[in-house]
Amino acid sequence: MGFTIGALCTILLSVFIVQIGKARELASIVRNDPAEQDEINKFQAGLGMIFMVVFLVACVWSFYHYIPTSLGWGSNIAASVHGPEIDYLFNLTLFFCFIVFVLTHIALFWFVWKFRGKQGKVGLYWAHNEMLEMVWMIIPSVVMTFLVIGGLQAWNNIMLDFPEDEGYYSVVLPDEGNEKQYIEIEATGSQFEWYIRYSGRDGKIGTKYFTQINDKNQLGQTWSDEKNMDDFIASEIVLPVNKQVRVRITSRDVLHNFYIREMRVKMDAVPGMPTYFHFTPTVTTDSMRRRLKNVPEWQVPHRNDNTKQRWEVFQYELACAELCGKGHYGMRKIVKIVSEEEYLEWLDKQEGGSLVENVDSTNANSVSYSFEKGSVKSKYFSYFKDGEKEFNPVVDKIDNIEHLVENKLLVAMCVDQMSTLRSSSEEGSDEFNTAENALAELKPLLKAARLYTVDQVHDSYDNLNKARGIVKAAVVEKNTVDPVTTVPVDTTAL
Ligand SMILES: [Cu+2]
Repeated sequence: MGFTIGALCTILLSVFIVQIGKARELASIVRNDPAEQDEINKFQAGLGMIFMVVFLVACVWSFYHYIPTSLGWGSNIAASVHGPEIDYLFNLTLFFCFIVFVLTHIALFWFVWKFRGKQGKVGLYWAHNEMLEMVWMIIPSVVMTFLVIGGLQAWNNIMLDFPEDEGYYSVVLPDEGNEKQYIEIEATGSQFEWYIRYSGRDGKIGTKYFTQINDKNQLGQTWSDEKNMDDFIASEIVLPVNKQVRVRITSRDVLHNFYIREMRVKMDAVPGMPTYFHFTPTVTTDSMRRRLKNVPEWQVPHRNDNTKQRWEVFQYELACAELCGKGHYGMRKIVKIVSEEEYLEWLDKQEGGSLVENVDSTNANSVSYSFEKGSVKSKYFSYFKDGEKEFNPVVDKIDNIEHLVENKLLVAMCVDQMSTLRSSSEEGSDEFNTAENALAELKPLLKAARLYTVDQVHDSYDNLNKARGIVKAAVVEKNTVDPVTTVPVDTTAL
């Protein structure tokens, strides 16, 4: 309301000033008074100068006012490795544009003032001035060259795909410091939804073909391709921090655009032609929330849940940045950047499966566990298990996936047992130290169990036996806990 009234007043005042000026001009023409004409010219040029000052001050103010929402400033610094490069170029361009903007506006109004109409003063006719022309051609050329070359270099750094012949390959979780490994996910735009596909344990995304698309197969995965076996479609994007990610971007219908603002990731999704974007997230969702906690704009109640402040419920978001139809605004997915451990736990949930405890009623010492497949989320898996026999050659591999999941759950149980032992014993006591040492040995085994692929199923059994050995040794070594009641070691399997 205040703004509308202010704008109306400004417009009325401007109309008023213009009308007065016109009236004075007409009067001076009628009176044929050259001195008065000079006065009018001076008055109008003076108004121009005032306008220039007000306008430039308003520009600087609006720039200052909107800094908190501008990319690359304050809390809006990029959350990916390549992001600062983009921000730097934006700011560099802004810097040069700002200088040119201010100088040209000062020149414009200054010339109006300096060369306003005066009695007896004749304009100078200047055919051309080589010096001046050189100046206004060379300076912009040099600046533009820097901006364009800088932009081109940044573009090449950011957009260049991983070179295939240099040994880059995708895995579930890249090793620390291994530059050649990356996580590959696939984003398929569709009116009006994103399908996010993960590679599963093999780290490889299976092939798909549009004629295969049906109700049960939204992406058209080709089931004769083994790489599809462990692929799963996730309801959100979860990625570990500081690991390279390559997104394969496709579309099922029209043009969409894969856009994660804070990561400075933006790429068209084109039907029939995959595009790629690789980036490395550097700030977890939690760290980003802590960063936003100190920003006044984020210290206000959230509009959908006023018991929480905006920063507390911050989420990164994948949006569609291509106006693709009337449901375009709804094409969003939450993006979570988490620690490596949280990522592996999330993968566990996607893989599903659970263990059921079977207690032998005749022998309390004997506890065994059976594996419930649960929801191993591969469509391939369920498709095949539904009785489709034409894929017989890979039946072993399907079974292997089940074994891998089962073994992983058993190793995870060993970790749980030792965690329980540790938390139930006094810090510094023998049991505590035993549990602590056992956990230190078990954790790498659990990580390995989470990452084995179908071809490594035998390693996975060795790994499980090692884990069981560690638990058994810990329990026997310090026989201070009752192995039956507190630590249900799977004695039948040992
Ligand atoms: Cu879209």
